[in-house]
Amino acid sequence: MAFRVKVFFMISIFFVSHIFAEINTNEFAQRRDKLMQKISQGVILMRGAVEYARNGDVNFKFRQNSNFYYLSGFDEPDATMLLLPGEAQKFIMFVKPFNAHMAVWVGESYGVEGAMKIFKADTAFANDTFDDVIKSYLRNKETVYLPFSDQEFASHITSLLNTHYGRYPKKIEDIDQYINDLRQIKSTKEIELMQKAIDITVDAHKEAMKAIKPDMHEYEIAALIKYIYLKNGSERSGFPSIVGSGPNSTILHYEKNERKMTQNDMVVMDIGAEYGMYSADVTRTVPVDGKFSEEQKDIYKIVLESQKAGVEMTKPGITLSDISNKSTEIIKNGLFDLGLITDKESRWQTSVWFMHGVSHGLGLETHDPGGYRNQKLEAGMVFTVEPGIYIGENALENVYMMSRMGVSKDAIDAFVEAVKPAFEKYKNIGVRIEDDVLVTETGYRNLSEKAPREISDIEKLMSKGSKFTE
Ligand SMILES: [Mn+2]
Repeated sequence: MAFRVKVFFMISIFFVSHIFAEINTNEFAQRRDKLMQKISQGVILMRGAVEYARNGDVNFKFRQNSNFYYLSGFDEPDATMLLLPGEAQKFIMFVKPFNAHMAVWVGESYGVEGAMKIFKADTAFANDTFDDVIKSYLRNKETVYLPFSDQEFASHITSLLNTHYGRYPKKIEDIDQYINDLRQIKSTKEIELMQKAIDITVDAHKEAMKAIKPDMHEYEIAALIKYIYLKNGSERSGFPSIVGSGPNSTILHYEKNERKMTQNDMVVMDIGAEYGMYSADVTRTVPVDGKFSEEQKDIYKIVLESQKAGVEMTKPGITLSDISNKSTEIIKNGLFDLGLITDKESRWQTSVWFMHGVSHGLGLETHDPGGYRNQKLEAGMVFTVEPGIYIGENALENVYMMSRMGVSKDAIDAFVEAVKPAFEKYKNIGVRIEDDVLVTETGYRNLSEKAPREISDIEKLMSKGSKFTE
């Protein structure tokens, strides 16, 4: 039992880390003020992330809820925040109380004192007083804003209020969208942290390119990537690394990373370190043997041209739809030239080989709020540009699913017959190229441009040895 207890506490040790030191408490206060200005009436109540059991008495490593972190910087589990616009005491926290006995096992925690001193709560309470204290704050209020994304918490509050119908808020509104809107425009400090996450990820890409060779397993590359992250101060991956070779290069969210790579494979590496809570998301695709074959080049060049065009047109005032249309147009023309589609006007044909969106927002989440299709881009937004082409080995069987979109069986038969030779030629080649782009006042900055993406640059880097694999 002693051993089990020890394992439990070792594994659930809080990461009271450099994270908090990264952003000044004033910036968190400014964000809270901006949010409170956006809602005219009412109070805001939200809960941070809780800890989840992994198995037995071992927990998953804790990560704070992004919206809660964005407004408080508070990085311990089981905290709640109450914002009271217009009142003298407008930032109230409920936290786990400091416990000297627990401190021996898990290290210091902030406690009520820390919530006020370090995180500048106007006042703070221990969690076990929550239900009673919160009622006194909500009495005679009209509206309470809750995160509808946290259903468990929202229903707890709703039932708490229902037991005292009359004097408590009758209107319950969703706060998520207000916070999501704020998060779209990144501050100077946020961009700095994102650049750091991206630099670490670029470094991992370069080391991976140098190390990759036939007969290695995908997980060896995934392990090397993780090593580079941790060594450079990244606390964890923003999402599980995708290292997909050969047939796996055509699977969009392949995460098993189990296959032994062989000579003629392409390998897609879609990876992103997290730093100071901010995620990178950068994809590169390289030939396992370090030399692009003619077939690999054919596909790669189309994706590269499409990706560059998408990145280079970035500026305030355009939309992510504009970028998507441009990138997709280039993919479509390229597929036509290679004989992989027969009709440039057909939407479904292109989607056989390119079936995902070109862009998404990036920030505290790998898929950050924002980048809504017809929303005009503004300086300070960060998003990805990541077209791809995937010649999956089952594509010509799966294409019959298009009948659900109203495509006739005859049309599909004709398509399959016409593209078969090109399909056989390019089978099992998957290519995705992804960069992280910041919108500036005058245009854009490609934050991940240091990861090689030109064929000659990749081949040159891959020809260098790696200190990680002799
Ligand atoms: Mn992405």
